[in-house]
Amino acid sequence: MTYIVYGAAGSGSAPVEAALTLIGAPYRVIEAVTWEGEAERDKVAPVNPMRQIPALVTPEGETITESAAILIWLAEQHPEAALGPDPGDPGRAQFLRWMTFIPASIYSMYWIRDAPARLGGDDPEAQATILARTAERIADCWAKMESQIVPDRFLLGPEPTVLDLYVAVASRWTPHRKRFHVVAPRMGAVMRRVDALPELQDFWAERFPFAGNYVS
Ligand SMILES: N[C@@H](CCC(=O)N[C@@H](CS)C(=O)NCC(=O)O)C(=O)O
Repeated sequence: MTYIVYGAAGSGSAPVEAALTLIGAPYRVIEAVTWEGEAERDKVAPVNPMRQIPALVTPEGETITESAAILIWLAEQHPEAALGPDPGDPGRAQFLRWMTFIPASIYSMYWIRDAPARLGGDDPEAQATILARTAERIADCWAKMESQIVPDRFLLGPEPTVLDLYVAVASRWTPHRKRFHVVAPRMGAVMRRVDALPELQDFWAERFPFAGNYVS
């Protein structure tokens, strides 16, 4: 009954791996550092024609792609872990709202940022503009989320959900936590709490260490 995660350290597979760690479900990772080139992307092709991580293969052999779908599905499959409000719960609407906001408005920017030539062509100036503007867009999206969400100890209540894991990872990418704490100070305080969860300390150390730009 082992899950298979196609992923890479510090990537969008990290919240999926963190969720599986909190759930206590056995899983193994097939490492594919997709932003490092065609050969790495090809490793994911058998399960995801987009050649992107994360992809999850369930113990029954079904493949799920799209980080938000995987996280929401895992929370539903493992209610004992209490990693998200169930359908019908009063907190469900905001949970779905923000679980969708992250990939639609923020995570999608990294398809451009990881290879700015995809939109900017070979022009270095166009690429630099793309990098600067996408960083601003990401910071602005975090600020908008901050203006709408009223965190408790965690983003949606007194206990962590998969949304906390998702934001904890995405907020460490460019423009990094340094900027995130400025534009989203209340969510920033929550993220330090997520980073400090005792049951995830070994996991963070192995899969997304708090070093360099990736500080808490
Ligand atoms: N919409 C996808 C985006 C996944 C994604 O962008 N993953 C990155 C790594 S963090 C990737 O594999 N990029 C390689 C590429 O897009 O070519 C999701 O939410 O899972």
